[in-house]
Amino acid sequence: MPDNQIQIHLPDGSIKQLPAGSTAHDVAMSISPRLAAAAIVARIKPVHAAPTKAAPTPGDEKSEPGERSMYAAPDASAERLVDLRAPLTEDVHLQLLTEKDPDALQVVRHSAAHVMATAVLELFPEARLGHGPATDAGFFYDFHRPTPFTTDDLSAIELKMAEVVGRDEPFVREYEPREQGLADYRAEGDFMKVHFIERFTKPGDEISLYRNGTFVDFCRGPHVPSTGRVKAFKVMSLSGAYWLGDEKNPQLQRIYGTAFFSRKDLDEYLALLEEAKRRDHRRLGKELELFTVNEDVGAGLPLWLPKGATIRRLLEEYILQLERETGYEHVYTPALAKVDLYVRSGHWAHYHEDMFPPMDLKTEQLVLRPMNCPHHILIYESKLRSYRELPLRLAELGTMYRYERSGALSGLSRVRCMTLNDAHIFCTPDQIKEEFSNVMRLVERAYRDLGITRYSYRLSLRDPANKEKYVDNDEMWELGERVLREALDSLGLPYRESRGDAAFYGPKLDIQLADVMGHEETYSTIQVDFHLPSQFALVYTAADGKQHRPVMIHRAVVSTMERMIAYLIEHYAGNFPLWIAPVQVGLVPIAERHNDYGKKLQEQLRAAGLRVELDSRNEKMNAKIRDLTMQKIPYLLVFGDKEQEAGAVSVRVRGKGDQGSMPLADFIAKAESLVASKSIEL
Ligand code: TSB
Ligand code: ZN
Repeated sequence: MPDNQIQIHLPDGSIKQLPAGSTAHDVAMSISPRLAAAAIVARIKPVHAAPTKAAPTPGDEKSEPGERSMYAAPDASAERLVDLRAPLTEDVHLQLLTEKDPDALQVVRHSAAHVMATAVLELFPEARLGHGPATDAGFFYDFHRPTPFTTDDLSAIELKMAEVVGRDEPFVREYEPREQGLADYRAEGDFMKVHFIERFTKPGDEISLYRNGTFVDFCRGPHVPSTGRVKAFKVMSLSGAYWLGDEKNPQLQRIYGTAFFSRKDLDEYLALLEEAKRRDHRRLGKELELFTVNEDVGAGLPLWLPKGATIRRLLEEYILQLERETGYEHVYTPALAKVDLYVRSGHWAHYHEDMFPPMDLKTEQLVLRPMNCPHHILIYESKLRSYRELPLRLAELGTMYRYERSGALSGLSRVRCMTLNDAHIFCTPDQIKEEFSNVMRLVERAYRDLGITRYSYRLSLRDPANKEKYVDNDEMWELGERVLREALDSLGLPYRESRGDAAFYGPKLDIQLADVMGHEETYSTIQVDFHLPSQFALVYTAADGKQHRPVMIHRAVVSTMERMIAYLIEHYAGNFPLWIAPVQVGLVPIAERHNDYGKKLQEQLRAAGLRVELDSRNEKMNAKIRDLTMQKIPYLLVFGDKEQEAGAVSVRVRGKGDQGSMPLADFIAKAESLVASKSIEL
């Protein structure tokens, strides 16, 4: 083969021979002009690449999302994305990415960030640029500007972006000596660019810039071929942040946007966002008076209002009952313990960062517990145990405290004080499988009763590279993983794996629920633990009279009360099934003279175990109906002279309207049966 020829290996196995310096665009043209028009970016991998050490993992040091991938030099031998117009200089495997490839969307979004920065500089030339990566939900760009942007500015920026897209300016990559780039940026007062260049390049390097029109940005790409390829975008919101996260630094303004391949995709996303807003448990929690968060108490420490507390109590009573039926014994233990207990358990070594600092009482150091396991272990230890007692299932609605980062806190779903539907099962190794499947059955039963239909299984394993976060004992980890896989396989459950999500003491099977936006969280969890029993030297006397070590299964069926109720609020958009609705029946007297009949109704309904609210305000009937409807109460019973005489009520059903009148006894019988069957429908 002549020296100036390179071979392009295509995904279908065919090989194209082209002059060195040809581009992915040339390859696309040689296949079909339609493909060339549809291609967004190319993925290449050198054919003769010498194996090199693994690429640095992003997210180390204090990098912000996207920072490293945007600036750090790519590993030349690794698979990577390149511009369609980038000259190819060696034999490569090449794949042209179109709108079918999610990686191409990231490229579109990063290009959209450049389009936004272009628009901002045209409108506000005094602005200085930070960085602008793609994110899971779109992109952002950080700006420094003495005057804060306003919402009107955001609209103007979006309009200007449309203009930049309309100009269809090619994204052109340019190179420049590092020292030259630094000098130019310094002269312009671009302190953030200077920082990025100093941090991500070394003296003597060439730096990579991308130009579209007159806009130039320090960036290593790749980008779409031209601004016209950013077809569907929207400027979303604005937030403030300190440069490098340090309050002593200047305030930056971060503008968020999103971009999609098409208007249709964008519209679908915006509709989902609306739906998420409608269901947002933080908003509904306020509107329906379920919980509140008060600055004076602190972030992540919600206060349960009477109605939210009612839901919580129902959930607690429900799960306690289910556990009693399935052989759990309930205990109570304090939320504090001596630090030494957590030193012994390993929490101190591996989970320290998630704990509140200890209270120094001079003679002893106490700490708020981040987990309930050590307390339950001490209950196991409180007497000699025989194999006849196993499996011993110790359960508790255990309150625990975790020092979650303030930025991660959210309403009830991620808090700092939480009550977990916890249990620790102490069993023999032979009993693990059966106990595991019992827990799975319990989870399925609870989900069915709560109306949760969509969930997925995640096998959470350790990250072997992260020594500090996990107990160091390979044999134990392998055993735990094998036991969990066997249990999952024997139940035929489909699962995916995730490295780095295990507990510090062992692997877990997590049950994941997604919100409207597809964002997943862990709810139920089942964890196999060989570490804590050995740490506390737990034993039982076996049938052979000898002492053996039990295994522990940590499990939570309905997660923390906080997280599960956050989920239920959003899942039902506040329209709870009858059995968990904080107020099940609203009573609406037509006129003031019907209030006494209302009180009688209230007594009878309460006697039947129903939760009732009588609206005896001196308001018009329609106003009362409107207000109670806003509270999403399942049944409104309206009554006047006619109903009073007949001992009847006129029934309005949530979401279905007026159903006419019926005798009170009939209504009670119907409501009781819906509660008993935990019906989702009214
Ligand atoms: C199951 N020791 C085990 C227990 O025995 C344990 O604590 N496991 S855990 O750390 O995974 O936590 C259990 C569950 O609590 C998680 O699966 C999650 O659903 C819930 N949870 C964890 N952190 C929070 C938080 N900050 N706010 C609300 N719920 C949380
Ligand atoms: Zn535990």
